[in-house]
Amino acid sequence: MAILNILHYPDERLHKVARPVEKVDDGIRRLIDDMAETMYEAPGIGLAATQVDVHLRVIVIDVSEDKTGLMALINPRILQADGHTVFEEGCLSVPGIYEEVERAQHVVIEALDRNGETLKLEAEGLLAICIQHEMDHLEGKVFVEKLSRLKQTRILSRLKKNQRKTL
Ligand code: GNR
Ligand code: NI
Repeated sequence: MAILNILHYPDERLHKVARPVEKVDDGIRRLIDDMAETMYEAPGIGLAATQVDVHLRVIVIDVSEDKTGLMALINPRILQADGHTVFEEGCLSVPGIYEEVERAQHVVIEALDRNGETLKLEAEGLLAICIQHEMDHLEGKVFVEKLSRLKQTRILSRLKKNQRKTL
């Protein structure tokens, strides 16, 4: 296994749209294992392949408290979304920034698992929020882009300031 490098906003590679996985093979399972290790090490509750500069539709999520709830979703599709919820989100690609984002409260999704089997999943709460956050990454979208222009400008200058500090 390996810890992968996580891209940081505003890296333009975070805006690439990921391609569907055609075959769930050992290469994809290796990617999932490396992404899971990278997510746990960060630490985070989710990671999209886009964030590690692999532009395939693969996400890993673990919203459990004891980190025993790893889920890998390949080619996820939202079948149903309803309700609204607002939650203060963060992102491993936007370190140190936390902002409220509105999302669907309840989603039903279909995806392939690490064995290439189709799975259907109904989610609400943090899991539903995290699934939507990760699926946005696969579309090349970062959560800050859902905020007002003013907030985006402030976030960009804050990130530049933080970057100067760590040089
Ligand atoms: O670790 C993460 N925490 C988080 C908190 C609220 C809403 C979404 C997330 S996902 C984030 C990890 C990440 O950046 N995934 O893309
Ligand atoms: Ni993120």
